[in-house]
Formats: sequence, structure tokens, C-alpha cells
Amino acid sequence: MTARAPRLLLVYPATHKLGWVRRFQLPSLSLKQVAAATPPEWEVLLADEVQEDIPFDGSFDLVGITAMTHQATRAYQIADRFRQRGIPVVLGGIHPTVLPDEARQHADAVVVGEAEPVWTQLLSDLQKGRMAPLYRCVPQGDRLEIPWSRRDFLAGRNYLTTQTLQASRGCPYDCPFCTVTPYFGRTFRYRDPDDILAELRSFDRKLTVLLDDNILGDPERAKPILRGMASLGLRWGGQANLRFAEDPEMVNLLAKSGCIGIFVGIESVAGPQANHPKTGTRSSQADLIKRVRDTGIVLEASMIFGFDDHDESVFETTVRYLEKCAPSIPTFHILTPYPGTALFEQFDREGRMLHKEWQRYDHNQVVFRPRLMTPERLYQGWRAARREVYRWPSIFSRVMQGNGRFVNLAYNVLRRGGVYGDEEIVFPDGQIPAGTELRDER
Ligand code: B12
Ligand code: SF4
Repeated sequence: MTARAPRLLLVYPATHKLGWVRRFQLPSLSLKQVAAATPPEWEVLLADEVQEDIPFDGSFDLVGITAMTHQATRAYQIADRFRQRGIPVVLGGIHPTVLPDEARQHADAVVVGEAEPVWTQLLSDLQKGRMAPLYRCVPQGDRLEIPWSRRDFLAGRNYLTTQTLQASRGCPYDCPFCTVTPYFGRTFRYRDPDDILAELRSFDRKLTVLLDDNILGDPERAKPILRGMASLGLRWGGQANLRFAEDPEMVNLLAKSGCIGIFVGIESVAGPQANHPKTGTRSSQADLIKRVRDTGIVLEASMIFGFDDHDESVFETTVRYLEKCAPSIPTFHILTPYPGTALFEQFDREGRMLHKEWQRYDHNQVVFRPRLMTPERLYQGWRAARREVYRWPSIFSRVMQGNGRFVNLAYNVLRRGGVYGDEEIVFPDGQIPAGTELRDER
């Protein structure tokens, strides 16, 4: 350690270069929270590779790198370069949390789970020259006590907004494709509503994003937060499961709180996922979507293609279903079995993973062998369905079925640009994406 203030570089790895859309990104809340947990004597710097180059030649006492699965390969490259210069590296985030042994090969220490309870200990150990290889936080209880996320170290960068926070963590729904329940706990852990509202009150701009897994998951704990937000004049977005809309009071509170957009996972029109406790509702989904859209809130509905009960008819069925339900914005994902999920364990056991090239685990590529169609058919069906719902007639038909038509149209036009501007992946052998190897050739 040096005589000057110790310097911590926090790194957000990028998987590909972004054009002008990089100005519409959010800063990593993961790193904002690590920064918030860092004692004040440390100087904290950020390298967000989406926005800038990594300062590989800089002088740092510690480099902390976050990684979702699709960022892991790049995170390891960055870690290796700093370690070659003798700078200690800590890896954290969802991928190192689910595969700590893999991450450990590229790091001096790995943080498994949430940083806040272990981070000061790790830094103190580092300064005493005895940093351990692994620090683990196991979520407990139903309360979340974390410091307000830090924003000063983001100065000078262009983000859509830096006003992001979480009111809660964890989710009991345990969807088989999701990492949240196994690693962030099956209980909703909410922060104290007064603490959340105080943090929200400290914001000086309107646009705010609540990055909870399911902000409305526990209605009785969400309602006081929404009531308090009603007087703050914020305009905010978040994500939840559609069941909240069964309760008209909740929809009303949501609109009054300043919510302008909500992302909901509907996932599948048929089969086990459609009947999952998260998606199963007493009312029809079309009615619930209408109830939310009537308030003028933009509702983004996310669908996944590739479950084991999905055959080639799923694309057409889903597009027709969404025409009927008319969410403001439909989003389609290709099923991606992330390590650490029940789905990954099942497909791996069955020899159905096509490869483990983590940078390709991004929902836009097929990384496993679907049960009832070829990987190429899944990819092409996903691509065609996206284009179908963003044809102009489809957009206009959706936009006309709800309030806030101008805002809805604007969101759809933006999304259409992304959908029609994507690059097609070539399947040279008509089956498998280039560069992949089958472990289980049938
Ligand atoms: C909000 C969110 C987003 C936002 C991110 C906004 C932002 N820039 O912050 C948006 C909507 C953009 C997004 C996009 C995507 N997301 Co997302 N997202 C989430 C969500 C709901 C919360 C993440 C978050 O900010 N949490 C709050 C922070 C504080 O928690 P945290 O990340 O866990 O960080 C803590 C610890 O992990 C640890 N930690 C994290 N990093 C580090 C680093 C160090 C050095 C240390 C010590 C500790 C540490 O300490 C932190 C504080 O406790 C999670 C679900 C979840 N609960 O993880 C999914 C999740 C992370 N997303 C996921 C995915 C797949 C994606 C997409 C790839 C989906 C897609 N194709 O569109 C994209 C990728 C975008 C990209 N940048 O490349 C998956 C990742 C699965 C995986 N194994 O990788 C998750 C887990 C959801 C799931 N269903 O499983 N996402
Ligand atoms: S409801 Fe959402 S956050 Fe909860 S387990 Fe399912 S996908 Fe994950």
C-alpha cells in the first residue's frame, strides 16, 4: 500500500461496442453499491467499458470487476491484465457468485453474493496483507439494510439517469430460468420505507429507475412506498409480475406514485410457465394489461421462446396472443439456461448445452438444444416474431388500445429501430451457430 489514499478501480466490462444508444444506458447499480460500501478513505474510480476504455496502465491498489454471465469472458481478460501487473483483483456479481471456482482462476478474491456485509472486511484484510480468496454473504431475514447507492464517482459520464436504486431484493417465485431465488433468497427483503423515501427525496431530477427484481412482489410492503412517492414528483420505471394488477388499489397507487413504465414477465402463452404462480392470475392477462394501460403507464411484456413444451407453432400463437392483450411494448427473449439455475442443471445433465461460451449467453442466441425444434428454427422464429410485432400496422394497433398514445408510439418507434437494426447470426450448417460444438450429436 502507498502513502496516498488507497485507490479502488471498479470495472463494468462491455461485451460489444455500443453506438449512440450508450447515452441511454444506466450505470451499474452493482458498482454503485460496492462504492457505497467502500470506506471514505478510499478513492473510488469507475471504468465503464460501455462508455470508455479501461485504464490498464493506471495505478490502483485494488481492481473490482462485476460480471453477469455474458460479461464473464471479458471480465476474466481484464482481470488477467491487471494481475499481470501485480494489481490485486476482486471479482463479484452474479456470475462469480454462481461459479466462484471458475472466477477464482482469474482473481485474488471472489465475493459470493452481496458485497455490503463483507466489503469493508475484505478491504481491511487487503490492507493487512491477508485478503482471503473467498468472501461469502448469505441473505437472511426479510429486511434489507444497505447504504444509499453512491453517484459521485459517475461524474462526467452520460447516462440516461444515475438515479437508480433498489427498494428490495430477493423473490420467492423461483422461476426455473432465473438466478434470483437461489442466490438472493426466497423472501422479499425490503428496506425501511422511510429510508427509501429519504433516498428518493435526495434526487434532484425527475427520472428514476427502481431496479428491484419485483418491486410490487409483496403488496403490503410496496404500498407504503408508493404512497410516499406520490408527493415526490418523480417519474419512475421498474419491474414486477403482473399479478399486482389484480388489485385496482395497487394500480391506482402505482399511477399516482409517478410510475411511467413497468416491465412484466409473462414468459409463455401456454404450458407450465403460463401456469406458474408468478404468471397465473384470477383475471385474464388481457384485462390486467388493459387496467394498467388505462392509467397511461407503459407496460412492457416479456415473453420467452424455447421452453420444452414449445414447438414451432409457439411463435405464431404468441404473436396472436399479444395482438389480443396489446401490451404497450412486447419483448421476446430466447430461453437462456444460466449457470446456477435449475434449467441449466437439467439441460447440462441431459447433454443439451451446445457450448459454454459465456459471452453468447445473452438471450439473443441459442445456446442449448430445444426439445421440439432445431436451434436454428428457434432462432429464426424469435427473429421473425420480433419483426412481426414491430411492423407499423402492429404498432399502430397496439398504440391505439390504451392511454398515453404519443408516449407509447415513441417507445415503439425506438424499439422498432433496435429490432430491425439487429444483425442476423448465420447458421452455416443449417443447425448450429458458427463456432459451436455439440456435445450430444443426435
Ligand atoms: C436491473 C437489472 C438489469 C438492468 C441493469 C441496469 C444497470 N445498469 O444497473 C437492465 C434492464 C439494463 C438489465 C439488462 C440485462 N440483464 Co439484467 N438484471 C437486473 C436485475 C433485476 C438487478 C441487477 C441489479 O442491479 N441489482 C442490484 C445490485 C446492487 O445487485 P447485484 O448486481 O447482485 O450486485 C451485488 C452483488 O452481486 C455484488 N457484486 C456485484 N458486482 C460486484 C463487483 C464486485 C467487485 C464486488 C466485490 C461485488 C459485486 O455486490 C452487489 C451489492 O450487493 C437482475 C436480477 C438480480 N437480482 O441480480 C437482472 C439480471 C442481472 N440480468 C440478467 C440478464 C440476463 C440481463 C440481460 C443479459 C438480459 C437481456 N438480454 O436483455 C441484459 C444485459 C445488459 C447489459 N448491460 O449487458 C440476469 C443475469 C443472469 C446471469 N447469470 O448473467 C439477471 C440475474 C436476471 C435473471 N433473471 O437471472 N438488467
Ligand atoms: S418472478 Fe422474476 S425475479 Fe422472481 S424468480 Fe421469477 S423471473 Fe426471477
